[in-house]
Amino acid sequence: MTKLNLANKKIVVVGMGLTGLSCVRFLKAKGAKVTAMDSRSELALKLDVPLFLGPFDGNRLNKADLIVLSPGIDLHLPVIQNAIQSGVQVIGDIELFAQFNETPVIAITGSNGKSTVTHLVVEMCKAAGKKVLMGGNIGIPVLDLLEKPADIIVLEISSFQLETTYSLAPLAATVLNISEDHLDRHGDLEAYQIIKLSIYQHAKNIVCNRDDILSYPINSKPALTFGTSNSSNGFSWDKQHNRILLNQLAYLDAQSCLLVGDHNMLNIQAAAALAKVTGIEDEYIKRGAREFGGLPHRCQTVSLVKDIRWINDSKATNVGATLAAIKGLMSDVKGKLILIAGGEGKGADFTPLNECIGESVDVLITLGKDGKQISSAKSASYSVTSIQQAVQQAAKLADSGDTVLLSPACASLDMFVSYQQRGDCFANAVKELVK
Ligand code: UMA
Ligand code: ADP
Repeated sequence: MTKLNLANKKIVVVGMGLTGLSCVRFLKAKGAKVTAMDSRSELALKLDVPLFLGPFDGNRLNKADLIVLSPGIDLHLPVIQNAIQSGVQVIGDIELFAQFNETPVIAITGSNGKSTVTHLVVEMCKAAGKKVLMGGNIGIPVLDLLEKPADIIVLEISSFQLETTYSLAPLAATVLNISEDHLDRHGDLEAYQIIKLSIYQHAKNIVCNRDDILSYPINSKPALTFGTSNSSNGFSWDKQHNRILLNQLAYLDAQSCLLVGDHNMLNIQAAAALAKVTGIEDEYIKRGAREFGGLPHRCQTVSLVKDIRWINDSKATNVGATLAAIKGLMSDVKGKLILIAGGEGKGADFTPLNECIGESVDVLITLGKDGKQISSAKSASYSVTSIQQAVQQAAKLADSGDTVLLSPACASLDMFVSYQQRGDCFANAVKELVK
């Protein structure tokens, strides 16, 4: 593949967050004439390239040789679309990475489970003694991985990042699942699905989810599949015997793994399939799967006092994740299930929650900008204005044996700076109860 020639090219990097800053560093090192832009006019940043703050300057964008757009900036903004109409190429940092990277890549996308599967694959590769790097949407800009020695690079890739990626050719790729997310940006589920499936375009080995037709490649055959149903070609979940099967034969006893919940059994299968098609031996795949204890803010028990279990699932930022949490936890709930949900809905349709909440949730507490939309799932629900109030309300209603689950089905940005802050606030409020 011919690499982009960047030397002396006029390149505008748009957005000065983690991605933009890594792009500026990379492009400068390649000898490009870099300009930076950010619409936050109050941004205090010292750069060794010209920085233009405030509304994006269309004239400057139209005259660029290349625009490198940060994932948080909408490709459909008129000023960016005008530049494209004027013949300017717009790419993202993953595309730049793809053009210069020579290390085998495992690429992971999907609506839910990306970070968990990314970490699982990393653990499996490490168990096999591979030198492995991790990056992408997980919080490590991909360009920062170039030049570092590695046998394998594992990337979590968002729909925002895929939208500006054209030539990534992973050794293995998966779309874990597709359910509504980021529709405020992508318009509708079909547009979102098309962007997600683009990860398969140049992939050598495709791993996909038999349970989710939307995640299937359109024109290529998967190398390996995973899912709940039994299959003669792939991984499956034998719930009755609590074990993962490969080609219908016992592969891994779920009891020996630290991760719990049905959705995590799918995540382990997906990671195992990705590692397997990459050439990692079964012994190391199993070791990685057994030893990974999960990530904070994902169905994490933060307190078990007076036999009331408090679970922080703040990373459930869409409907699919909350459904998975409720369904995955149900078998362990001894008493009532009290759900705290709501936040910034990102244009989502919450009706798929109605049946599950109606059947499995005993008490619903809602908060945030779009909490009211969720509250219609239960005739009796409580509306509160803060996480602290939600925790206090739940504490009043909870008895021994009950489970209180924070799984908002929404982003946190209407009330918090991040899902981590929301989860920490929840955990702190729970701690206050027992003081
Ligand atoms: N900005 C503008 N104009 C805009 C919007 C943003 O100028 O209209 C500027 C902001 O002022 C800020 C910069 O752009 O200075 C932020 O850029 P960004 O939003 O692209 O964020 P980064 O810091 O570059 O982080 C991005 C990803 N962020 C988003 O996709 C929103 C990070 O994913 C990712 O970890 C990081 O690149 C490294 O790859 C975060 C995320 O929320 C965790 N992802 C979404 C998700 O997981 O649901 C997709
Ligand atoms: P992502 O990186 O895609 O956001 P995470 O692994 O961080 O995925 O998990 C995000 C949320 O999705 C958590 O609430 C988690 O409990 C839930 N989740 C994890 N894996 C799955 C899955 N396979 N299907 C549905 N929900 C999942």
